[in-house]
Amino acid sequence: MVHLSPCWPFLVYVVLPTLFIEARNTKLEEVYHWNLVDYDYPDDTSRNNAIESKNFIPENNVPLGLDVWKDKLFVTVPRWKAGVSSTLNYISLKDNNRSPKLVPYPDWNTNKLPASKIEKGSYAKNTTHLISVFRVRVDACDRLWVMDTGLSDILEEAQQLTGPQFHIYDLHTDTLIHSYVINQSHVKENSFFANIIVDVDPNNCDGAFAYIPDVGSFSIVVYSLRDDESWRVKHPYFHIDPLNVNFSVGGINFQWTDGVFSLALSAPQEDGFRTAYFHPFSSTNEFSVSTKILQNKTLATDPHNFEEFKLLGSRGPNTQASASFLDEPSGVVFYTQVNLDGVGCWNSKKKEYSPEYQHLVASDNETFIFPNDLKVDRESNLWVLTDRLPIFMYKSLDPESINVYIFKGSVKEIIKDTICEIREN
Ligand SMILES: *[C@@H]1O[C@H](CO)[C@@H](O)[C@H](O)[C@H]1NC(C)=O
Ligand SMILES: *[C@@H]1O[C@H](CO)[C@@H](O)[C@H](O)[C@H]1NC(C)=O
Ligand SMILES: *[C@@H]1O[C@H](CO)[C@@H](O)[C@H](O)[C@H]1NC(C)=O
Ligand SMILES: *[C@@H]1O[C@H](CO)[C@@H](O)[C@H](O)[C@H]1NC(C)=O
Ligand SMILES: CC(=O)N[C@H]1CO[C@H](CO)[C@@H](O)[C@@H]1O
Repeated sequence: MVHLSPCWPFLVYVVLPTLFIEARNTKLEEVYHWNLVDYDYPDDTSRNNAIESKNFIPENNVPLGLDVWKDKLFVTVPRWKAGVSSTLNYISLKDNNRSPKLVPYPDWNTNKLPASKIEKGSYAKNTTHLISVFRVRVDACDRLWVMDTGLSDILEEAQQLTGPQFHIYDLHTDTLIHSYVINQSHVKENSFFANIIVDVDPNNCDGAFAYIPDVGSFSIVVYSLRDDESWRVKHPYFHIDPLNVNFSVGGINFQWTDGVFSLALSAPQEDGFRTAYFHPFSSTNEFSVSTKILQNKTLATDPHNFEEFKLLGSRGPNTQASASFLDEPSGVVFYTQVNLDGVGCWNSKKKEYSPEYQHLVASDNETFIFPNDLKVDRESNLWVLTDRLPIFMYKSLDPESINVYIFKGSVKEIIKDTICEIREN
């Protein structure tokens, strides 16, 4: 293992190994890494003040979600604990620094916690401040959809500062276009909205739908932009598998009971609708449903439509997956492999779903400890963020070692000569 400590005595070793850190057995290349992230404060004085006032506690800032648009790489930092400077940020891909500072998006002010804490119980109060963002989604219409849980200091003194809501930004102008507070009747006792998946035809931007999995109450909230309305879809396949709640990551054993987590959307099929491949986190099975069902409020909420949701199959033991994403040109779905310190793939064009049809495209018990988010950009590059989250949650991160990595690789190269590739004749 290559540990790069800032107090490493020989400069040459600091420089050389950095260039060669690469996850083993993989065509994913490391682009960024951090021991602890830092932010692009306007000057040293404001940074020092933030540290002194505990508005910035470096060891509490752990990146989680990512997405890419042009030369911006978005990176989220949820407010697990106090002292998170900014929850939504980006890095300029033109920045050649291997550990760049995070730049708050759209600006510092939006990322400030609201000055007056909202009274307990006054749930529906909304704000355009961002409280705690887990994942974001760039859509085909150059918009950024930002899912905010509204919950600060989750692991310490949790406070629901706003209802769970999402915001849509125009990426060309960096301005807020629209916000939507999740209908309170869709928010149940254990609800937790950590992801947002956007389904849109670039020729019909107003007709977008968003699918927001509720990992804690096992449902998907479907949102129609045109109608500015949402409905809550329930299905037994959104639930956990009680035999697959045991996780072991970075030497820590824990049990998580997270339901439906992610939907990977195929290209539009003959009927104009996509196939959504989905899985609960605490499960090793994959399922699918047509977006024709999800997008139609009547069909989606009709319990007689049980059969419209299909079991595809199992990936095999220890293959629990959180985030997933489908690369449209190849049809390949990439998914995290948290118990295997890696990333897996499956080609949706092959139809069959079983362990033999899965491939572990990356696995490394140092650099891939807890793959947390992944996306494929418009040029078919896979991006992966790994962050040692269980160590942060149950022990503490070692500030002397690298805790967060971002990897990138060409989908074509990654799947070459694997079961995920379909060879053209
Ligand atoms: C929230 O959902 C309920 C039940 O579906 C509905 O009656 C109500 O109109 C919705 N509220 C808003 C603000 O959309
Ligand atoms: C849970 O995982 C731990 C660590 O891998 C293992 O020792 C234990 O036997 C597992 N428990 C069950 C019930 O599978
Ligand atoms: C939803 O599906 C029902 C039953 O197939 C159909 O009658 C209705 O027109 C659909 N609604 C929309 C908005 O497409
Ligand atoms: C990581 O993997 C290597 C090679 O398989 C093994 O020697 C080492 O013990 C593993 N380390 C941990 C922390 O599991
Ligand atoms: C997202 C949202 O619901 N925004 C509302 C917040 O409250 C103001 C004032 O009541 C409304 O104008 C916004 O539409």
